[in-house]
Amino acid sequence: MIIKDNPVCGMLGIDYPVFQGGMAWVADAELAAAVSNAGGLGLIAAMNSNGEQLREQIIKAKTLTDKVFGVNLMLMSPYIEEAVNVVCEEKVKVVTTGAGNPAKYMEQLKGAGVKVICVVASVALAVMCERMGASAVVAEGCESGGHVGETTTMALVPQVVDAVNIPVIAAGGIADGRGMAAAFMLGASGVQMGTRFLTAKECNIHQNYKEKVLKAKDIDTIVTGKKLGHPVRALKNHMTREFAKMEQNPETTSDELEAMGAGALRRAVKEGDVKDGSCMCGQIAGLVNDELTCKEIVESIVKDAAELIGERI
Ligand code: TUI
Repeated sequence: MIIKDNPVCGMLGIDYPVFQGGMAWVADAELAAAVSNAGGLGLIAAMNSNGEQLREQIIKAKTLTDKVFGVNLMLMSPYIEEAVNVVCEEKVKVVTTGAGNPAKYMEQLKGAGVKVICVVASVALAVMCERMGASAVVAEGCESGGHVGETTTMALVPQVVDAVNIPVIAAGGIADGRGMAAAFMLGASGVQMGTRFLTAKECNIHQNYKEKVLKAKDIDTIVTGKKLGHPVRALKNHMTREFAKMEQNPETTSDELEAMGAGALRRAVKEGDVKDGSCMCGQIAGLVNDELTCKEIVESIVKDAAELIGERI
C-alpha cells in the first residue's frame, strides 16, 4: 500500500510516496534534489524566480540528481507564464500547482508531456482538476503553513478521495509515520510535507528561521491575511501581531496590508529576520524537534508508517 503497488510511485517512478512541499523562497534545487535522492519527490518552488532564474534551478537540480524531481507553480505569481514555458522547455516531468485554479495552463503543460498534480483545498477544485486532466491531487488541509484553505486535513482528505478517481496525496499537519499512516487510512496514496523539511540539513533557510521552527509548540502559528483574500499561516511573531491588529482595524486598507506583507517571507528566509519577517510554517511544527537529512526524514517516516499499517518494506 505505502510502497507495494502504490499508484503515485508507479506513475512518477519514485521509491516512496513522499512529496516535499513547493515552499516559496525555501524549496530550491538543493532541497528538491536531496528529497528526490532520498526516494521521495523533491519540488523546486517557481514562486521566487522569473523564467531564467527558474531555469537555473532546474539545470542545477539535474546536476544534483538523476531521479525524478518537479516544479511547484504558484498560480498567483507574476512570473507564472514564464515559469510554465520554462517547465515545458526543460522537460520537467511533473509539476504541482497551488494557490489557484490551474485551468489556463493545463493544455500547454499536458501537451509538453508534463504530469500535473494540483494542490487543492476543496472537493470542488479537486473534481475540476480531475476533469481538466490532472494526474493526481494534493488535498491540503488548513494545518499547513503558507497559503491555506479552510478545511482540515482530517475532513478534506476522505471527501476528496470519495470525489475523484485519481490518486490523492494528503498534506497539512503531517510530519511523522503516524501522520502518514493516518493519511493512508483516510484513503490517501501519499503525503506531502513542508514544515518537516524546513529543518532538513539540506534546507538553505536562515538558521534563525530553523531555530524558530524547532522551538515552536502546537499553538504557535496563526493565520493572517484573510481580509486580503489570501490567508497565510505563519509562526506568531511581532509581524503577525502587528498584521492581525491592522486587519482588525476597519480603517486599514488592502494596500496598507499588502505593503506590510510584501517581502516578509524573503526577510525571514534569507535575512533571518524572524521578528518582522513571515515565518510560514504549519501547525505540526511542535513535532519537528531535530535537524535531519532528507534521507533520514523520508526513510524514517516511511518505515514508521509501514510498521503501523503492517506492511513489510
Ligand atoms: O499555495 C499553497 N501554499 C502557499 S503559496 C504561498 S506564496 C504566497 N505568499 C503570500 C501570499 C499568498 C501566497 C505560500 N504558501 N498551497 C496550495 C494551496 N492552494 N493551498 C490552498 C490553495 C488554494 C486555495 C484556493 C487553491 C485554490 C483556491 O481557489 C482557487 C479557485 O479559483 O477556486
